[in-house]
Amino acid sequence: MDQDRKPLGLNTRTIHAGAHPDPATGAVAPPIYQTSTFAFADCHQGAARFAGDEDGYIYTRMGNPTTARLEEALAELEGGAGGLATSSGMAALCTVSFALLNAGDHLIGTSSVYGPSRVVMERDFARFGVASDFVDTSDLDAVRSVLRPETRLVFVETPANPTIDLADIAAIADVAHDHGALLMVDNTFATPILQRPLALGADLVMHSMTKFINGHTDVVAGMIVPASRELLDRIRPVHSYLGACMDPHQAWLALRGLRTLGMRVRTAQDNAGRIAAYLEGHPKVEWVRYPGIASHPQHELARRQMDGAGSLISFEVSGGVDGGSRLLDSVELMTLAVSLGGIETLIQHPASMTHAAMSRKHRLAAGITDGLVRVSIGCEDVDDLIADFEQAFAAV
Ligand code: LCS
Repeated sequence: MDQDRKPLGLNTRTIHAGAHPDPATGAVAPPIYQTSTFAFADCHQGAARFAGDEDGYIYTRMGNPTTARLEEALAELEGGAGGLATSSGMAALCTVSFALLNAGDHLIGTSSVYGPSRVVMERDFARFGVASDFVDTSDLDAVRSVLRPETRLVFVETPANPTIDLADIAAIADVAHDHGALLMVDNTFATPILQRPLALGADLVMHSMTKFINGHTDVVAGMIVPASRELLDRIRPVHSYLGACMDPHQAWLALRGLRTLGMRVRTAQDNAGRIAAYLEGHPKVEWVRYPGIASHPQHELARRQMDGAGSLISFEVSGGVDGGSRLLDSVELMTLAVSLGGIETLIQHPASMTHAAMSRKHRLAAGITDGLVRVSIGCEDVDDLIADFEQAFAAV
Protein backbone atom coordinates (compact mmCIF):
# COMPACT_ATOMS: atom_id res chain seq x y z
CA MET A 1 0.00 0.00 0.00
CA ASP A 2 1.08 3.59 -0.66
CA GLN A 3 3.17 4.65 2.38
CA ASP A 4 1.54 8.12 2.44
CA ARG A 5 -2.02 6.78 2.52
CA LYS A 6 -3.90 7.33 5.75
CA PRO A 7 -4.35 4.07 7.69
CA LEU A 8 -7.79 2.55 7.17
CA GLY A 9 -10.42 3.35 9.78
CA LEU A 10 -11.64 0.76 12.27
CA ASN A 11 -15.03 0.34 10.59
CA THR A 12 -13.40 -0.20 7.23
CA ARG A 13 -11.08 -2.76 8.75
CA THR A 14 -13.94 -4.48 10.59
CA ILE A 15 -15.66 -4.94 7.24
CA HIS A 16 -12.59 -5.91 5.22
CA ALA A 17 -10.22 -7.72 7.63
CA GLY A 18 -9.78 -11.31 6.48
CA ALA A 19 -12.19 -10.71 3.59
CA HIS A 20 -10.81 -11.65 0.20
CA PRO A 21 -12.57 -13.35 -2.70
CA ASP A 22 -12.29 -17.13 -2.54
CA PRO A 23 -9.23 -18.09 -4.63
CA ALA A 24 -11.03 -21.10 -6.14
CA THR A 25 -14.30 -19.46 -7.23
CA GLY A 26 -14.15 -15.70 -6.60
CA ALA A 27 -17.00 -15.99 -4.05
CA VAL A 28 -17.15 -12.71 -2.14
CA ALA A 29 -18.86 -14.17 0.92
CA PRO A 30 -16.53 -16.66 2.62
CA PRO A 31 -17.14 -20.30 1.76
CA ILE A 32 -17.79 -22.64 4.69
CA TYR A 33 -15.13 -25.33 4.45
CA GLN A 34 -17.21 -27.86 6.35
CA THR A 35 -14.63 -30.62 6.36
CA SER A 36 -12.76 -32.40 9.11
CA THR A 37 -9.73 -33.26 6.97
CA PHE A 38 -7.80 -32.17 3.85
CA ALA A 39 -6.34 -34.47 1.18
CA PHE A 40 -2.60 -34.48 0.48
CA ALA A 41 -1.37 -34.74 -3.11
CA ASP A 42 1.13 -37.41 -2.02
CA CYS A 43 2.98 -38.73 1.02
CA HIS A 44 5.76 -36.21 0.58
CA GLN A 45 3.27 -33.35 0.87
CA GLY A 46 1.57 -34.90 3.94
CA ALA A 47 4.94 -35.27 5.67
CA ALA A 48 6.00 -31.74 4.70
CA ARG A 49 2.81 -30.26 6.15
CA PHE A 50 3.18 -32.16 9.42
CA ALA A 51 6.81 -31.08 9.63
CA GLY A 52 5.77 -27.46 9.08
CA ASP A 53 7.93 -27.25 5.93
CA GLU A 54 4.95 -26.53 3.70
CA ASP A 55 1.91 -24.32 4.31
CA GLY A 56 -1.47 -25.93 3.88
CA TYR A 57 -4.28 -27.50 5.81
CA ILE A 58 -4.15 -30.92 7.49
CA TYR A 59 -7.09 -31.42 9.84
CA THR A 60 -9.71 -28.92 11.05
CA ARG A 61 -8.74 -29.13 14.72
CA MET A 62 -5.32 -27.83 13.60
CA GLY A 63 -6.68 -25.17 11.24
CA ASN A 64 -9.42 -24.53 8.67
CA PRO A 65 -9.70 -21.88 5.91
CA THR A 66 -13.02 -20.45 7.15
CA THR A 67 -11.81 -20.27 10.74
CA ALA A 68 -8.50 -18.80 9.55
CA ARG A 69 -10.32 -15.79 8.08
CA LEU A 70 -11.89 -15.04 11.44
CA GLU A 71 -8.52 -15.44 13.18
CA GLU A 72 -6.90 -13.10 10.66
CA ALA A 73 -9.67 -10.53 11.12
CA LEU A 74 -9.47 -10.46 14.93
CA ALA A 75 -5.66 -10.37 14.88
CA GLU A 76 -5.79 -7.36 12.60
CA LEU A 77 -8.43 -5.52 14.64
CA GLU A 78 -6.65 -6.15 17.95
CA GLY A 79 -3.21 -5.48 16.45
CA GLY A 80 -1.87 -8.93 17.42
CA ALA A 81 0.50 -11.47 15.89
CA GLY A 82 -2.33 -13.87 15.01
CA GLY A 83 -5.56 -15.34 16.28
CA LEU A 84 -6.55 -18.72 17.70
CA ALA A 85 -10.28 -19.35 17.45
CA THR A 86 -11.87 -21.42 20.20
CA SER A 87 -15.20 -23.11 20.75
CA SER A 88 -16.15 -20.61 23.50
CA GLY A 89 -14.79 -17.76 25.59
CA MET A 90 -14.16 -20.21 28.43
CA ALA A 91 -12.16 -22.40 26.02
CA ALA A 92 -10.00 -19.36 25.16
CA LEU A 93 -9.25 -18.71 28.83
CA CYS A 94 -8.51 -22.38 29.57
CA THR A 95 -6.33 -22.82 26.47
CA VAL A 96 -4.13 -19.81 27.31
CA SER A 97 -3.81 -20.88 30.95
CA PHE A 98 -3.04 -24.48 30.06
CA ALA A 99 -0.36 -23.29 27.63
CA LEU A 100 1.32 -20.68 29.83
CA LEU A 101 0.99 -21.79 33.46
CA ASN A 102 2.79 -24.52 35.40
CA ALA A 103 2.37 -26.03 38.85
CA GLY A 104 3.84 -23.60 41.37
CA ASP A 105 2.86 -20.53 39.36
CA HIS A 106 0.56 -17.81 40.65
CA LEU A 107 -1.98 -15.69 38.82
CA ILE A 108 -3.81 -12.50 39.71
CA GLY A 109 -7.31 -11.83 38.42
CA THR A 110 -9.98 -9.14 38.59
CA SER A 111 -12.28 -9.98 41.51
CA SER A 112 -15.36 -9.17 39.46
CA VAL A 113 -14.84 -11.30 36.36
CA TYR A 114 -17.43 -13.46 34.65
CA GLY A 115 -18.30 -15.96 37.43
CA PRO A 116 -17.15 -19.20 35.72
CA SER A 117 -13.84 -17.57 34.65
CA ARG A 118 -13.06 -16.98 38.30
CA VAL A 119 -14.32 -20.37 39.44
CA VAL A 120 -12.17 -22.27 36.93
CA MET A 121 -9.04 -20.26 37.73
CA GLU A 122 -9.51 -20.20 41.48
CA ARG A 123 -10.84 -23.69 42.13
CA ASP A 124 -9.89 -25.94 39.22
CA PHE A 125 -6.44 -24.52 38.45
CA ALA A 126 -5.62 -24.94 42.16
CA ARG A 127 -5.98 -28.70 41.64
CA PHE A 128 -3.01 -28.44 39.25
CA GLY A 129 -0.92 -26.37 41.66
CA VAL A 130 -1.65 -22.90 40.23
CA ALA A 131 -2.38 -20.44 43.04
CA SER A 132 -4.45 -17.29 42.50
CA ASP A 133 -5.54 -14.03 44.07
CA PHE A 134 -8.53 -12.04 42.86
CA VAL A 135 -8.44 -8.33 43.64
CA ASP A 136 -10.07 -5.08 42.63
CA THR A 137 -7.93 -4.35 39.57
CA SER A 138 -9.23 -0.77 39.42
CA ASP A 139 -6.87 -0.27 42.40
CA LEU A 140 -3.22 -0.54 41.32
CA ASP A 141 -2.04 -0.95 44.92
CA ALA A 142 -4.36 -3.92 45.34
CA VAL A 143 -2.67 -5.55 42.33
CA ARG A 144 0.81 -4.75 43.69
CA SER A 145 -0.08 -6.09 47.14
CA VAL A 146 -0.63 -9.66 45.90
CA LEU A 147 2.30 -9.91 43.48
CA ARG A 148 4.63 -12.81 44.25
CA PRO A 149 7.94 -13.83 42.66
CA GLU A 150 6.04 -16.73 41.03
CA THR A 151 3.26 -14.55 39.57
CA ARG A 152 3.20 -15.40 35.86
CA LEU A 153 -0.14 -14.05 34.65
CA VAL A 154 -2.33 -11.07 35.44
CA PHE A 155 -5.81 -11.50 34.03
CA VAL A 156 -7.92 -8.38 33.79
CA GLU A 157 -11.49 -7.97 32.66
CA THR A 158 -12.21 -4.34 31.84
CA PRO A 159 -15.00 -3.31 31.84
CA ALA A 160 -15.65 -6.09 34.33
CA ASN A 161 -18.64 -8.38 34.42
CA PRO A 162 -20.98 -7.39 36.03
CA THR A 163 -19.73 -4.43 38.11
CA ILE A 164 -18.55 -2.46 35.03
CA ASP A 165 -15.42 -1.48 36.97
CA LEU A 166 -12.46 -0.46 34.80
CA ALA A 167 -8.78 -1.27 35.18
CA ASP A 168 -5.91 0.86 33.86
CA ILE A 169 -4.42 -1.49 31.26
CA ALA A 170 -1.19 0.47 30.62
CA ALA A 171 -0.43 0.85 34.34
CA ILE A 172 -1.13 -2.83 35.10
CA ALA A 173 0.98 -3.90 32.10
CA ASP A 174 3.92 -1.98 33.62
CA VAL A 175 3.42 -3.57 37.04
CA ALA A 176 3.09 -7.06 35.54
CA HIS A 177 6.12 -6.67 33.28
CA ASP A 178 8.28 -5.30 36.11
CA HIS A 179 7.60 -8.61 37.88
CA GLY A 180 8.11 -10.85 34.86
CA ALA A 181 4.39 -11.60 34.48
CA LEU A 182 2.22 -11.44 31.38
CA LEU A 183 -0.98 -9.40 31.17
CA MET A 184 -4.05 -10.86 29.49
CA VAL A 185 -7.14 -8.68 29.00
CA ASP A 186 -10.62 -10.05 28.44
CA ASN A 187 -11.83 -7.51 25.87
CA THR A 188 -15.31 -9.00 25.51
CA PHE A 189 -17.25 -5.99 26.85
CA ALA A 190 -15.36 -3.29 24.93
CA THR A 191 -14.48 -5.10 21.67
CA PRO A 192 -11.65 -3.68 19.53
CA ILE A 193 -14.07 -0.95 18.43
CA LEU A 194 -13.83 0.69 21.87
CA GLN A 195 -10.55 -0.58 23.34
CA ARG A 196 -7.32 -2.08 22.02
CA PRO A 197 -5.43 -3.56 24.99
CA LEU A 198 -2.37 -4.74 23.01
CA ALA A 199 -1.60 -1.15 22.01
CA LEU A 200 -1.71 -0.26 25.72
CA GLY A 201 0.88 -2.90 26.62
CA ALA A 202 -1.13 -6.09 27.25
CA ASP A 203 0.46 -9.33 26.04
CA LEU A 204 -2.72 -11.17 25.13
CA VAL A 205 -6.36 -10.42 24.46
CA MET A 206 -9.16 -12.93 24.75
CA HIS A 207 -12.79 -12.69 23.74
CA SER A 208 -16.03 -14.40 24.30
CA MET A 209 -17.16 -13.84 20.70
CA THR A 210 -20.52 -15.20 21.82
CA LYS A 211 -21.18 -11.58 22.74
CA PHE A 212 -20.66 -8.42 20.68
CA ILE A 213 -18.43 -9.83 17.95
CA ASN A 214 -20.97 -12.37 16.77
CA GLY A 215 -23.70 -10.11 18.08
CA HIS A 216 -26.79 -12.09 17.11
CA THR A 217 -27.26 -14.41 20.11
CA ASP A 218 -26.90 -17.52 17.95
CA VAL A 219 -23.28 -18.64 18.44
CA VAL A 220 -20.98 -19.58 21.33
CA ALA A 221 -17.37 -18.79 20.34
CA GLY A 222 -14.04 -17.47 21.62
CA MET A 223 -10.73 -16.02 20.41
CA ILE A 224 -7.17 -15.63 21.67
CA VAL A 225 -4.98 -12.87 20.21
CA PRO A 226 -1.36 -12.82 21.46
CA ALA A 227 0.68 -9.67 20.85
CA SER A 228 3.83 -11.53 19.81
CA ARG A 229 4.71 -14.35 17.46
CA GLU A 230 6.60 -16.00 20.36
CA LEU A 231 3.43 -16.21 22.50
CA LEU A 232 1.36 -17.33 19.51
CA ASP A 233 3.84 -20.14 18.87
CA ARG A 234 3.72 -21.19 22.54
CA ILE A 235 -0.08 -21.38 22.60
CA ARG A 236 -0.73 -22.78 19.12
CA PRO A 237 0.27 -26.43 19.81
CA VAL A 238 -1.79 -26.52 23.01
CA HIS A 239 -4.73 -25.01 21.13
CA SER A 240 -4.43 -27.77 18.59
CA TYR A 241 -4.02 -30.63 21.09
CA LEU A 242 -6.50 -29.45 23.73
CA GLY A 243 -9.30 -29.66 21.20
CA ALA A 244 -11.23 -26.53 22.14
CA CYS A 245 -11.21 -25.57 18.45
CA MET A 246 -13.86 -23.79 16.45
CA ASP A 247 -16.21 -25.40 13.99
CA PRO A 248 -16.14 -23.83 10.46
CA HIS A 249 -19.85 -23.07 10.49
CA GLN A 250 -19.49 -21.35 13.86
CA ALA A 251 -16.59 -19.33 12.37
CA TRP A 252 -18.70 -18.35 9.36
CA LEU A 253 -21.50 -17.05 11.58
CA ALA A 254 -19.09 -15.12 13.77
CA LEU A 255 -17.43 -13.60 10.66
CA ARG A 256 -20.81 -12.54 9.34
CA GLY A 257 -21.62 -10.94 12.69
CA LEU A 258 -18.23 -9.23 12.90
CA ARG A 259 -18.87 -7.24 9.71
CA THR A 260 -21.52 -5.06 11.42
CA LEU A 261 -19.73 -4.78 14.78
CA GLY A 262 -19.02 -1.06 14.47
CA MET A 263 -22.63 -0.08 13.75
CA ARG A 264 -24.06 -2.36 16.42
CA VAL A 265 -21.64 -1.17 19.10
CA ARG A 266 -22.35 2.48 18.34
CA THR A 267 -26.14 2.11 18.17
CA ALA A 268 -26.26 0.13 21.42
CA GLN A 269 -23.88 2.61 23.06
CA ASP A 270 -26.03 5.60 22.07
CA ASN A 271 -29.03 3.81 23.56
CA ALA A 272 -27.09 2.92 26.72
CA GLY A 273 -26.07 6.54 27.27
CA ARG A 274 -29.74 7.60 27.20
CA ILE A 275 -30.81 4.74 29.44
CA ALA A 276 -28.03 5.28 32.00
CA ALA A 277 -29.17 8.91 32.35
CA TYR A 278 -32.81 7.77 32.62
CA LEU A 279 -31.95 5.20 35.32
CA GLU A 280 -29.81 7.70 37.24
CA GLY A 281 -32.74 10.06 37.45
CA HIS A 282 -35.24 7.35 38.45
CA PRO A 283 -36.59 7.54 42.02
CA LYS A 284 -36.69 3.72 42.31
CA VAL A 285 -33.00 3.28 41.42
CA GLU A 286 -30.37 3.34 44.19
CA TRP A 287 -27.28 3.65 42.01
CA VAL A 288 -26.15 3.23 38.40
CA ARG A 289 -22.76 2.04 37.11
CA TYR A 290 -21.96 3.09 33.54
CA PRO A 291 -18.53 4.40 32.42
CA GLY A 292 -20.13 7.15 30.34
CA ILE A 293 -21.60 9.01 33.33
CA ALA A 294 -19.64 11.27 35.66
CA SER A 295 -20.63 9.26 38.76
CA HIS A 296 -18.64 6.22 37.54
CA PRO A 297 -15.48 5.97 39.72
CA GLN A 298 -13.26 5.48 36.65
CA HIS A 299 -15.06 7.91 34.34
CA GLU A 300 -11.79 9.71 33.56
CA LEU A 301 -10.01 6.42 32.81
CA ALA A 302 -12.87 5.46 30.49
CA ARG A 303 -12.33 8.66 28.52
CA ARG A 304 -8.61 8.04 28.31
CA GLN A 305 -8.56 4.31 27.65
CA MET A 306 -11.75 3.67 25.67
CA ASP A 307 -13.29 5.16 22.55
CA GLY A 308 -16.75 4.95 24.11
CA ALA A 309 -18.51 3.65 27.20
CA GLY A 310 -20.15 0.58 25.64
CA SER A 311 -23.62 -0.73 26.34
CA LEU A 312 -23.47 -2.66 29.62
CA ILE A 313 -25.08 -0.99 32.62
CA SER A 314 -25.44 -2.28 36.16
CA PHE A 315 -27.79 -0.73 38.70
CA GLU A 316 -29.67 -1.50 41.88
CA VAL A 317 -33.39 -1.18 42.25
CA SER A 318 -34.81 0.13 45.55
CA GLY A 319 -35.94 -2.78 47.68
CA GLY A 320 -32.84 -4.91 46.94
CA VAL A 321 -33.36 -8.41 45.62
CA ASP A 322 -37.13 -8.16 45.90
CA GLY A 323 -37.32 -4.88 43.99
CA GLY A 324 -34.97 -6.20 41.33
CA SER A 325 -36.95 -9.43 40.92
CA ARG A 326 -40.16 -7.49 40.42
CA LEU A 327 -38.52 -5.39 37.74
CA LEU A 328 -37.05 -8.42 35.97
CA ASP A 329 -40.34 -10.32 36.12
CA SER A 330 -42.19 -7.34 34.64
CA VAL A 331 -40.11 -6.51 31.55
CA GLU A 332 -41.89 -7.19 28.26
CA LEU A 333 -39.71 -5.97 25.40
CA MET A 334 -36.44 -6.70 27.17
CA THR A 335 -35.62 -10.37 27.68
CA LEU A 336 -34.78 -11.93 31.03
CA ALA A 337 -31.72 -13.95 29.98
CA VAL A 338 -27.99 -14.23 30.64
CA SER A 339 -25.41 -13.41 27.95
CA LEU A 340 -24.91 -9.97 26.48
CA GLY A 341 -23.73 -8.04 23.47
CA GLY A 342 -26.51 -9.10 21.11
CA ILE A 343 -28.77 -6.83 19.10
CA GLU A 344 -31.56 -7.39 21.61
CA THR A 345 -31.62 -6.03 25.16
CA LEU A 346 -31.02 -8.70 27.81
CA ILE A 347 -31.46 -8.19 31.53
CA GLN A 348 -30.39 -10.51 34.34
CA HIS A 349 -29.61 -10.87 38.06
CA PRO A 350 -25.91 -11.85 38.52
CA ALA A 351 -26.11 -12.99 42.18
CA SER A 352 -28.62 -15.71 41.31
CA MET A 353 -27.57 -16.31 37.69
CA THR A 354 -24.16 -15.61 36.02
CA HIS A 355 -22.25 -15.25 39.31
CA ALA A 356 -24.18 -17.78 41.41
CA ALA A 357 -21.23 -20.22 41.37
CA MET A 358 -19.07 -17.68 43.26
CA SER A 359 -19.43 -17.66 47.05
CA ARG A 360 -21.58 -14.81 48.43
CA LYS A 361 -18.53 -13.60 50.38
CA HIS A 362 -16.49 -13.30 47.18
CA ARG A 363 -19.39 -11.70 45.34
CA LEU A 364 -19.86 -9.01 47.96
CA ALA A 365 -16.10 -8.38 48.20
CA ALA A 366 -16.10 -7.93 44.40
CA GLY A 367 -18.95 -5.41 44.55
CA ILE A 368 -21.58 -7.80 43.20
CA THR A 369 -24.37 -6.94 45.60
CA ASP A 370 -27.43 -9.15 45.99
CA GLY A 371 -29.62 -6.52 44.36
CA LEU A 372 -27.35 -5.71 41.37
CA VAL A 373 -29.17 -5.92 38.03
CA ARG A 374 -27.16 -6.08 34.80
CA VAL A 375 -28.60 -4.95 31.50
CA SER A 376 -26.99 -5.34 28.07
CA ILE A 377 -28.58 -2.64 25.97
CA GLY A 378 -29.33 -3.64 22.41
CA CYS A 379 -30.10 -1.85 19.16
CA GLU A 380 -33.86 -1.37 19.54
CA ASP A 381 -35.40 2.12 19.37
CA VAL A 382 -34.40 3.64 22.68
CA ASP A 383 -37.83 5.13 23.41
CA ASP A 384 -39.28 1.62 23.30
CA LEU A 385 -36.72 0.43 25.84
CA ILE A 386 -37.43 3.36 28.15
CA ALA A 387 -41.17 2.68 27.84
CA ASP A 388 -40.51 -0.93 28.86
CA PHE A 389 -38.51 0.22 31.90
CA GLU A 390 -41.35 2.62 32.79
CA GLN A 391 -44.01 -0.06 32.78
CA ALA A 392 -41.73 -2.53 34.63
CA PHE A 393 -40.80 0.02 37.32
CA ALA A 394 -44.52 0.59 37.89
CA ALA A 395 -44.64 -2.98 39.25
CA VAL A 396 -41.81 -2.33 41.76
N1 LCS B 1 -15.62 -13.42 29.38
C1 LCS B 1 -16.66 -12.62 29.64
C2 LCS B 1 -16.40 -11.17 29.95
C3 LCS B 1 -17.96 -13.11 29.61
O1 LCS B 1 -18.96 -12.27 29.85
C4 LCS B 1 -18.16 -14.49 29.33
C5 LCS B 1 -19.52 -15.09 29.30
C6 LCS B 1 -17.05 -15.30 29.09
C7 LCS B 1 -15.80 -14.73 29.11
C8 LCS B 1 -17.19 -16.76 28.74
O2 LCS B 1 -17.54 -16.86 27.41
P1 LCS B 1 -18.40 -18.07 26.76
O3 LCS B 1 -17.65 -19.31 27.08
O4 LCS B 1 -19.73 -18.05 27.39
O5 LCS B 1 -18.39 -17.75 25.30
N2 LCS B 1 -20.49 -14.27 29.90
C9 LCS B 1 -21.76 -14.58 30.09
C10 LCS B 1 -22.66 -13.77 30.79
O6 LCS B 1 -22.40 -12.72 31.36
N3 LCS B 1 -23.84 -14.31 30.77
O7 LCS B 1 -23.84 -15.53 30.14
C11 LCS B 1 -22.50 -15.78 29.65
